[in-house]
Amino acid sequence: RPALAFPLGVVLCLLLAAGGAVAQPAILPAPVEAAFSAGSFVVTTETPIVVPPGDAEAARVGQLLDELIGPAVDGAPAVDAGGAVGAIVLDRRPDRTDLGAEGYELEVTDRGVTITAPEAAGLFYGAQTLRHLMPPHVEFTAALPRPLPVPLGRVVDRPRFAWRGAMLDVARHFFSVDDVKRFVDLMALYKLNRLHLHLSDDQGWRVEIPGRPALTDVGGRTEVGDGQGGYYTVADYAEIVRYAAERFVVVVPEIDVPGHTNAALASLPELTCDGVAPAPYTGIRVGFSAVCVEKEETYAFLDDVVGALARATPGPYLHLGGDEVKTLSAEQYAAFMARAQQIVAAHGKRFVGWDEVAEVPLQPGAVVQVWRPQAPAVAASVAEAVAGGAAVVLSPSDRIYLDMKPDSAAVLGLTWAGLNGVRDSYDWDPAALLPGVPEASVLGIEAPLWSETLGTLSDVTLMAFPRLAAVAELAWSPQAVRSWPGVRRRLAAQAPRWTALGVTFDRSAEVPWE
Ligand code: TNX
Repeated sequence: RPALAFPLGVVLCLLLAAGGAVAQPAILPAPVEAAFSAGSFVVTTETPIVVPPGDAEAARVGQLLDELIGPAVDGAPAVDAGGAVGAIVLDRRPDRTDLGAEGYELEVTDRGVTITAPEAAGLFYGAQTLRHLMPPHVEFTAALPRPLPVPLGRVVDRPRFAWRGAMLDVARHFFSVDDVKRFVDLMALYKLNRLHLHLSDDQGWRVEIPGRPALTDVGGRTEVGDGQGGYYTVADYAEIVRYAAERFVVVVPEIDVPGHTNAALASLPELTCDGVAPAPYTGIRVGFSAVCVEKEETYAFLDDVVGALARATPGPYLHLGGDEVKTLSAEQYAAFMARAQQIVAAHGKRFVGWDEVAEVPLQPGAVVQVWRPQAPAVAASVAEAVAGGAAVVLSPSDRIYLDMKPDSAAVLGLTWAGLNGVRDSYDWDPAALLPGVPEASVLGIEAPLWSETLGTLSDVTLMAFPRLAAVAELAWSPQAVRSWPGVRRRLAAQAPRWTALGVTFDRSAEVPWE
């Protein structure tokens, strides 16, 4: 190996000396197109960030970039509408429709940085790319001033999939508003844009529903193990939604019905067929609970819950779970799901469910979240749903379930779907996962993180990284620019950034860490 590495090194040095190829910066996810040349533009805390006058959305992106780069030591105005040389310019160009709703172009010359995009989302993603072009020590936001050289070059970029998601299970263990915000920050760094919150399960009910205080008074006080649980008030939930939206992340709330409902049943005994509340449950079994699908009280409850969440959620989606129902007949399940879908539609939202819902008739526009593509019966029912017009979000449990242990030595996590290594998570083509599900029917990719064994944000990020960053590339980058050797290198470069951010991550043996 050293014998091979030496000549390779010599060749690279010669290339660099000839003024040709320059080491590729580690932009993650890999952009559609990028070219860099020797030299750099140095950003400092005095570098003005120029935003289009009267464009509040672009100004907010500029503000976030300013918070990263740091306040000018001498108090110079950081965000303004001037035309200074040596600036970072956010240039909103509605006519650049070639870039798509989330795309951008970024150009770095010795005269400054320009990010061009038709929409504010593109400006934000361009700003994230700029962040990846700066040294990882940019994340030490109090160490001012620090040198921030940006390599000269040009990037043209847009996402492959519209839905680039992560799911956080706040039901098995509760995570605070601040924890969720830190998680959103990390999603945004990798251009992820859907935060699916699993807000209810057997072990807990995590969101205040006006008029139904029992749900949180009882169901909000337990979690797996002996912990005290918790829940988001209406104001807390609004704050999560606002914070996420500022980072172009759409919140997808999930209330899991008709199964996974012990916390709701313990809170509202009218939802059980015999009217008797079960005891709270804090173990990790699944499949034993269900609301009484024959009682009108059940649908009144669902209407209150869906109505409250629909009003509190600006995004178009409402997830009603539908998974692992082992105590109802197929007929009972189908009858319940028909009414549940009507309730979601009546409140103006688009229905999302786990892949069990592919077995029942779906309303137009329904989204099926596929977690068991390995099962032939599931693959068949999903293909049939897609033929009938449904869209899918791919969350294959044997690839991107982030709660599966990454290797057999891991302490956190479960193993029922196998071990999900970094390469397992990354090295597959979403367009080829399921026969009968072409790329045009794939809305996107989402990596779920169930929290049976996770009690803190540090546990969460240790399971999420590096795999979630690899999944982000799977969801953003075109198949042609992706490769396992490439992403290994880009993942390795994240280590100093995560260290600077104080984020725990798994030092997987699959990645040659810097
Ligand atoms: C299956 S995936 C579940 C969850 C568990 C998870 C643990 C799915 C739709 N249901 O209830 O938390 O396994 O990995």
